[in-house]
Amino acid sequence: MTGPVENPTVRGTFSRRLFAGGAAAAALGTIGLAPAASAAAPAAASQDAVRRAGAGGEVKHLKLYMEQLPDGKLGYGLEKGKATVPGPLIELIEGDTLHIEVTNTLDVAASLHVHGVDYDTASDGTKMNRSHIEPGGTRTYTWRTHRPGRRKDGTWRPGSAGYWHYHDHVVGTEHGTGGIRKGLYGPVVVRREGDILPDPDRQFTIVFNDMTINNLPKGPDFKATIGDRVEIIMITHGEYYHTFHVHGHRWADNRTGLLEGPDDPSRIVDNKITGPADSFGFQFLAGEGVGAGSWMYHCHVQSHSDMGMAGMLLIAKPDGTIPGHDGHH
Ligand SMILES: [Cu+2]
Repeated sequence: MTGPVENPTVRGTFSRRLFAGGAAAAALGTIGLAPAASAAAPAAASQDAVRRAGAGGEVKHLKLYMEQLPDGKLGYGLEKGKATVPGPLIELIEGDTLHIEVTNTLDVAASLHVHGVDYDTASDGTKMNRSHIEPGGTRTYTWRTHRPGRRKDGTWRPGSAGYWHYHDHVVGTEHGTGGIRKGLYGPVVVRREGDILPDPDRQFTIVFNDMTINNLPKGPDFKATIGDRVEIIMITHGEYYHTFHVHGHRWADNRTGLLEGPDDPSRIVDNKITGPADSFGFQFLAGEGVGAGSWMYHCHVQSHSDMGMAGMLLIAKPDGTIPGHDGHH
């Protein structure tokens, strides 16, 4: 039985650590709420009672370890002996640069390959251009991000912001098929300055990998309290197409999963088809308009959900109880 996951990985701690200290503390500050601005526009300020991403542009450093886990799994971790499947959430703000010193403790060559951000071939993480790591070796990969802007030719260049992911590209085959199958993958979120931030420890990564969720035989449960600003990061790997569905909650099918305002034309969905190496994310207020309780999330390909591709969002009342939840399912 899979129990509720209060804080499924170190990702919450990681977020704070990555954002902590020096100018980085501003990353968790609320922008647009300076006293003068609030006084001048109290209505706007009251609507804006959320935490927002600060300005990017920092140079950050991180260590990652690739490790063997029980049951033949492989994982990435921020410290030795702490690898998880999925790997830790890596959060950046457009303009940030991240240097990741990766140690390969496996007995086979492996790598770190990322989607969505900027990197040169030395940080590609493939054997083809020798950017992999031999057993026992260490290599630093550099990811850069950029803000949107106008190109010299007048066209618009998109920024790096989005829900992305990283994975091995070497174990098993030159495409990392064996590494991904065994759990060498994790989430990346790049925010734009001003993006709404979720509540700490309420970021949940859900990876449909072949017929598993997060390489577990049945989907893990995630716990929140009613009203929490929850963020789901959804990634797909493996051989199959799936449909991701959440009960009782919806999101906007756009970059952030949130509407920009009353005229935002983004389609509202509660179900989304997703294929290998796709990723998307969204936020919602737990139980908004529907209340606390056990809310399923699952693949909506019927045979897939029947075979275990389902888990629970356990949304508690403020007193901690979950109506109708018997503690197992
Ligand atoms: Cu499926």
